[in-house]
Formats: sequence, structure tokens, C-alpha cells
Amino acid sequence: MKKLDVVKAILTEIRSPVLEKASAFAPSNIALCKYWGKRNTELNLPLTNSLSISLGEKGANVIVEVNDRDEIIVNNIEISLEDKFSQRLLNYINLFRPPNLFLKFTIISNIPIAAGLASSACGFASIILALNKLFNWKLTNKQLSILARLGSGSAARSIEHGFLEWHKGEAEHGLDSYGERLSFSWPQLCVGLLIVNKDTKKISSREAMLATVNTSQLYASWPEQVAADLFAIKEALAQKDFNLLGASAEKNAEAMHATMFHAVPPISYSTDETIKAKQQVWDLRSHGLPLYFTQDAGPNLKLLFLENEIESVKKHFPHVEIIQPLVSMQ
Ligand code: 2P0
Repeated sequence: MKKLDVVKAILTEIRSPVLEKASAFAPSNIALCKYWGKRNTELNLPLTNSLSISLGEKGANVIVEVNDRDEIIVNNIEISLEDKFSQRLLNYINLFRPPNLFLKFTIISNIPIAAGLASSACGFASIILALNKLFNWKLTNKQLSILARLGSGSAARSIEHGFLEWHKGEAEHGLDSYGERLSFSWPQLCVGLLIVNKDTKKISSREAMLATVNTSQLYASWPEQVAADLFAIKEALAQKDFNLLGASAEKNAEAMHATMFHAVPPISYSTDETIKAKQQVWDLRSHGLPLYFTQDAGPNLKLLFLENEIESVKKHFPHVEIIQPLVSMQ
């Protein structure tokens, strides 16, 4: 099954744009229960469910306009069409447009470049949202999530704000694998972006998850870990039990990193600064501060805490950037 087959199942026809120009914003998202491993690499179909929180106004804004040539501008810099990023974007766009239609993409991302904040997730989600307007497809969020996933797996969780669960689905075509908004609200929840190291990653998450699935002995226990953590996280969200949420999210991230540490050769995204920051969190917690972290495919941490601890967190981590993603969604 190819990406184009999935597109054809959702869009009955490839049509011309109805507008000259359209724009859309999509938030970045952080997984509290991670997506790590695919059952289908072509369609970005995951082996497990995952659950994320969106990051409010941190994300990507895109303007798509009909043009006389393809053009890609990211944060005010024109990117060569030969660039790896452009090639990935153009291959994606080619799934949806008629021949001889050229488009200009102006993408503005307000995510700190080094934060490892799933820029591909909000990037592909914002693009599909903008294309939905440009072509007047009138798709549902479920359909948009499926199409965003074809660009990048975690984009399936960036179509909407709030807590989202990405259902892994069972079907070969993946029309049952999409992000769904959960009805929980928790405005007091804070995410702290803690940048400890600005080096670019040596191995992409795409390559790393493939290597983990193929070579890590620990991967066999990952689906069971996810099932337990997902259950606990949903329970924590329902009960507003912050310690259960933090402990489950941190354990899930640490388990994901353990699976990749057992890949052959081992994969480690942590640096000395990462370990030091984790130890600081553990130390503060042992002294009574309800503070947890999660870590994605990079050395930086995302701290998890509640609004009433903002001042303590700032005191111990003066460089942290604090987001209260759900505060405007009460
Ligand atoms: C996540 N990550 O759940 C996990 C945790 C990184 C660590 O999703 O190959 O860019 O495009 O499907 O979505 C990053 O991987 O990978 C990711 P593709 P993606 O957020």
C-alpha cells in the first residue's frame, strides 16, 4: 500500500485550488506516552498508541500560495529545492496537487530551533490544514490527521489543541490510525523547555526507531510498557493526579531511551548535561518538589509541573522557557 492509495481513499479527486492563498497554524506536541516504532514505514503506522499534549501557541504557521514556481521559505530564509527538507516536503505535496500547479510555502516556526520540539509534527500538520483550505476539501479532523501522518507520524497528533491520543489502528491502509482529541482539560499544567545542549542530533528519530525495532532486545517489552503507561496517564488526567501523570510520563520516556540504548549499535541522545539535569530533577523531587521530565529524540528535557511551582522551577532552572499550553482552553 502506497501513500497515494491512502490519499485516493480520502480525496475522491485531485482538484485545482479554489483560493489563490491559504494559511493555517498547527501547534507542536509533546508525547507523554511516546510513539517509538512503526509497523509500516511507508505510511508511518505505529506499533503502539501514543498520547500527547499540544503546546498552545508554540508551533508552525504556514502560508501556501499559487505561484509560477515551487518556492519554500522557512523563517524568512529561502530553502533550496534540492535540500533534503524541501525534497521531503515536495514529495508530500505531490500527493495532493495536479501537475503544473506550483506553490509557494512560507513557513514560520516559533519553536526554539534546538529544543527538539517535533518541528516536523507541527510543520506537516499546518501544511495539510492550509491545503484543506486552499483546495476546499472540507475534511474532518480525523481525515486531516491521517493525511498529516503520511508526512510525519507525530503530525497525526498536531491537528488539534489539547490532549490527543493517536490510535495505532489495525488496518493495512491505516485509515483507522489517527489522532483523537481527549476531553480532559488541565489549565494548571506547565511544560518547561529546558535546553541543555544545542548540537544537532546525530541520528534522526526515523532512523533511530527503525534501528530500535530491528535490533533492540528490549523492544519486545515496549508495547506492554505503553499499555500500562497509557492507562495510568489517562487515569491521572481524569483524576487530575499530577504525581501519577509525571511519574508515568517520565517512566515512559526513560523506558523508550532504554530500548534504544539496547539497539545494536546503541543509540543515546543524552549528553552529560542531560544526565545532570535529570539528577537535579530527581534531587528536587526527593526534597518535595513535584517536578518530572520527559525527553524526546534529543538531549533536551521538557519539565512537567503545576502552575503553583512556576517560581520554584524558575529559581532552580533560570533558563527554562515555561509554557502553560491549556490555559486558554478552559
Ligand atoms: C513522539 N518522537 O511520540 C516520539 C518520541 C520522538 C520521540 O514522534 O518518521 O518525526 O516522521 O514518523 O514523528 C519523532 O518522530 O517520525 C517522534 P516519523 P517523527 O513524539
